[in-house]
Amino acid sequence: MVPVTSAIKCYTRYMKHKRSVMIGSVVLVVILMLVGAAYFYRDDLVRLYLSPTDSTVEQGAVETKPEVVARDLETPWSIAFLPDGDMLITERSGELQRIGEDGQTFTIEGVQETSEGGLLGVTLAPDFEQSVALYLYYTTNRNGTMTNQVDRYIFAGNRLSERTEIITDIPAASNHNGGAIAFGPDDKLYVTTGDAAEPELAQSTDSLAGKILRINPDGSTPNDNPFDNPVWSYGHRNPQGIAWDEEGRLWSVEHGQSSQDELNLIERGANYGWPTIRGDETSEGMRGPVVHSGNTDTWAPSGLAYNDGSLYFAGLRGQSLYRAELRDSDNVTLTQLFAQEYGRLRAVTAHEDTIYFSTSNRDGRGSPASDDDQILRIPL
Ligand SMILES: [Ca+2]
Repeated sequence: MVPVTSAIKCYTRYMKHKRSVMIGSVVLVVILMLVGAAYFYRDDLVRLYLSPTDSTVEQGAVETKPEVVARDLETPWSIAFLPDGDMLITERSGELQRIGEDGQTFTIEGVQETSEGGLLGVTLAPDFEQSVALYLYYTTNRNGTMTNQVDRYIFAGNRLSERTEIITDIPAASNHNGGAIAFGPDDKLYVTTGDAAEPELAQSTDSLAGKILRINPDGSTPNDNPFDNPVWSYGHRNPQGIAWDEEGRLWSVEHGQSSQDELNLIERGANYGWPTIRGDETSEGMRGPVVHSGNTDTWAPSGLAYNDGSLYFAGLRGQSLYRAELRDSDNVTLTQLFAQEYGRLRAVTAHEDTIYFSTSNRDGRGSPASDDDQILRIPL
C-alpha cells in the first residue's frame, strides 16, 4: 500500500508539472505570435526604432564601378574643371594640382595647414574664358593671427599671377574653417565659413564666422545683401559644401556637433540656428535643416554638387557618397552609396553628367591605401 502522504505528494507534483507545461505552452505561443508580428511589420519597426529622422537613409547600389582618374594626392579638398577638361584640385597642404593634358603643380604661398584648415576651396569665375580669373580659399597667418581668406588669381598660359585679396580676416581656428566657394546663378561669389570654434560668433551678423557669405567678384558687398555686409545667412556651425539646383535654390551641408549633420536650403538673411537649436529643435526666427543625420548617425558632410534632380555630398566619418533626391523644398530621399568602400570621402563635383569625388584618407583621421588619396568618377 502506498502511504496516503506519499500519494498526495505525488499528485501535487503531477499537478505542478501539468501547470508548468500549460504555462510553458502559452508563453511559447505568445512568443511565436510576437515574432510573427515583428517579422510582418519589420519595415515599420525599423523605421520607428532605428531611424532617427523622418527621412530614411537607403542603401543604394550604383551599377557602374567608379573609375579612378587621379591617385597619390595629399588630402584633396575641392575640384574645379577648366574649359579644356583639365581638373584643378586643391590639396590642403597648399598645392594646387592641374591634372590632364597640361599637368602642373602650383604651390600657394602663405597657406597654413591645420587639423581642418589649409588650402580648401577652388572655383573659376563664371566668365573664366574671358577673365581667366580663379579663386582660392585658404587658411593663413596675418600679423600673428590665424585667419581664412579668398584670393583671386589670373590663370593663363598655365601660370598663376596677379594675386589679389578678395575677402580677408575670416575667423580661423584649428577646426571649423568652412571653406567652400562657388559662384551662384546671380554671378555672385558665395563662401562658407565655420564658427572657428567660437559658437556664439555664428549668431552675430557682424562676424564673418559661421556664415554663408555673398560678395561681388571683386570682393565688394552687393547692395541687395541683407545686413549691408558680406553675410548672406547665419547660424552655421561648419558648412563645407554649397550648390544650386536647377530652380536656382541654394543648398548647403554642414557638420553638426556630434551627429545631427545638416542639409539646409539657404535663404537670404535666414538664421540656421547654431548653437541655439540642433536636430529637430525649433525656435522662433530660426530655420531647421531639411534633413539631418539623426541623433546617433554622423555623415561629417563635405562637398556638394547638383545633377538631374539630386544633390550629392561626401561623408568623411560617414565614408560614403550620399545622394539626396529632391522631392520638394522640405522632402528629400537619401541614399548612401559606396559605404566604407573607399574610406573617408571629401570633395564632390558634377561635370558633364558625371560625379567626381575624392577620398580623404591622408587627412590625419583615416587609414590610407598606398595610392591614396584618389579622385574617382561615376557617370550618371
Ligand atoms: Ca542648423
